[in-house]
Amino acid sequence: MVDQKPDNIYASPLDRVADFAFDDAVARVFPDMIQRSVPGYTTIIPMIGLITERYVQAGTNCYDLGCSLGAATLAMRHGLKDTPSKLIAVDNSESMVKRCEHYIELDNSPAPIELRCADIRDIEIENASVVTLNFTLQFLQQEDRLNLLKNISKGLKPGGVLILSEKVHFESPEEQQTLEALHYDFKKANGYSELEISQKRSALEQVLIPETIDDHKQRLLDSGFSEVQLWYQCFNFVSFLAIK
Ligand code: GEK
Repeated sequence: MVDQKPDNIYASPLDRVADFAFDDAVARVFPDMIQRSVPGYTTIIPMIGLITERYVQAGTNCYDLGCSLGAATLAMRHGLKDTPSKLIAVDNSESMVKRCEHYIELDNSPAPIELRCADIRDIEIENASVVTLNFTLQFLQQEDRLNLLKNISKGLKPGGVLILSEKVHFESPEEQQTLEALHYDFKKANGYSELEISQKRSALEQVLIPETIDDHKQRLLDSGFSEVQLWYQCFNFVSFLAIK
């Protein structure tokens, strides 16, 4: 069994808050961290399964890019039902991939999964019907985002989809302030202290760069998708469905 711990990484005062990294310490507490930090995460995961079920095409590949411990990967796997297809899950953090392997072993669905430790900017997307980027694009440099989305769109079959979930920011200062405050309340309600919230915010400042909903929609259209739907929003966290 994989050991899973509560997230207290930022609970004590740090002399210097280093940039956030997906290392062993984070991988060990990741399920707790993401559920307590990302509003809507526990709703989005099963919906990724449902979306996969609707859009998977027989004889194709499905990809989970930035799979971490495989929560979305396993939702996709269950969404495949009996449709013959292959799942490819990719993450460039060795700590995540090692643990993800265990979660996949514990899962009882027979659909094949190929787990790769690789940079999602370097992989070939081919013969794909469903691709998931669940809170991963936000960690790429902005200049790499368009290339990745073009690569995904090029590798998708007609009618194939990308599920893209992101933290976003808003042009309107009022909207930004209101929804950011509600996100803060969400973290407080989930037991994070003010110190934890503020140290984690500093750690992520240069690492997670949110963009606006309009920027995402426009870039998806520019990448070759024909339809983009915002299917989920909770405060400043959203998920899009982009159809090729
Ligand atoms: C979930 N999707 O549970 N190449 C490969 N992986 C990367 C790269 C990259 N260039 N950059 C970041 N990652 C998951 C949650 S977490 C989101 C995704 C979060 C990986 C990184 O190692 C981490 O595992 C993941 O993207 C982002 O549904 O922590 O907020």
